[in-house]
Amino acid sequence: MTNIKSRSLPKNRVFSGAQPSGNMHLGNYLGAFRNWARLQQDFECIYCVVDLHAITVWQDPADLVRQTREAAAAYIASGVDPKRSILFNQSRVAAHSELAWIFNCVARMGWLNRMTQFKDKAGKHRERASVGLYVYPDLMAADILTYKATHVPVGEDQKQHLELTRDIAQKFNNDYDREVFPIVEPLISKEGARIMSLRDGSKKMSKSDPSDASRINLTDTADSIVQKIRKAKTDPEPLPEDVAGLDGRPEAHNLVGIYGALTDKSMEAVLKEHGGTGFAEFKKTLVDVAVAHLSPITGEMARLMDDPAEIDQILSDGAERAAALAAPVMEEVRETVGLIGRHTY
Ligand code: AQP
Repeated sequence: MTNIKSRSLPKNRVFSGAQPSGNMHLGNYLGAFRNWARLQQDFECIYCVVDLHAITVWQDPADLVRQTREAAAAYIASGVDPKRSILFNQSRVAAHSELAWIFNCVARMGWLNRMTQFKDKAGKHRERASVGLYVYPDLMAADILTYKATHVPVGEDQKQHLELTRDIAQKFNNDYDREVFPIVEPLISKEGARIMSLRDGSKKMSKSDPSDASRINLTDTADSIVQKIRKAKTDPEPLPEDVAGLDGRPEAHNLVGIYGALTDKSMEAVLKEHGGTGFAEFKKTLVDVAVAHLSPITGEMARLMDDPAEIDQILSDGAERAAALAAPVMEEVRETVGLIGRHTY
């Protein structure tokens, strides 16, 4: 490779997003949004509501509009500042779709065939899954690379997709003999990295779980948070004195993890304080911590959702700023691929 330098590669640019495919929950908050807010101190951040990803599975149109606003409200209520960072929804910036198509032509079938999330989500009904669900990782690569983002905060479950983004960037740069795209780095935070269902400690807390009791929604009232934690599945043993004692106890592990993430303490520190305590008592402490921590967030979300025009304006301003960043990158890509004239005869 002759290593022709790209026009510009930003140094510290973060891109991340969440799908507006249902109620945003405590897992999204502890695993993503809270961290996104913190990253604003050190990075130039672009946060996207990835509505085009959401429609890879059926979404009722009216629900999708509401969920998109709700996702934006959740980001802001969690500390994302739409003036400092760029906040918008994916479908408003056409560059994502255009670059995704180009990446469909760069990524190999064999690469996509290895994606475990497609296998999990398509399940036994692979033949009936949308083509969009299959090429979802190419769109994710486009989301990130259309801004030449350098860092992507991801949950463990998205690590494989990020590897694919790196492979696509590498292959594109090699194929066209030009260093257009950066090789992105994952940012994985340890605390709150994986919050599990309150009904089954072996399943992750998820928007698409049919049981509302399985998750704490960022729209839940304090009463509902109290009820859900009280009813959370546990086992009859008291909390162990150390982390090794949580082995084989997924529900206990999850509640200790949630408590730790909400109080910014390690699991070891939580067990030092609460080891030997029964669940009836520990849940009371957890309820207090959860309600105190989440109330300002749920309150702010409710305030924002009362004014959909304000959210729409924020998304539209963010989209304008995002499109301005994407435009020169797409120009460079079109030129590199030969879709517009760079080469002379
Ligand atoms: N349970 C979780 N624990 C920690 N982090 C989580 N995230 C999601 N669930 C948990 C993180 O939130 C960000 C946005 O995720 P997403 O909405 O794009 O997709 P997802 O991971 O598919 O979320 P869900 O809730 O499981 O949605 P459905 O049910 O629609 O598939 C990501 O950084 C994710 O890691």
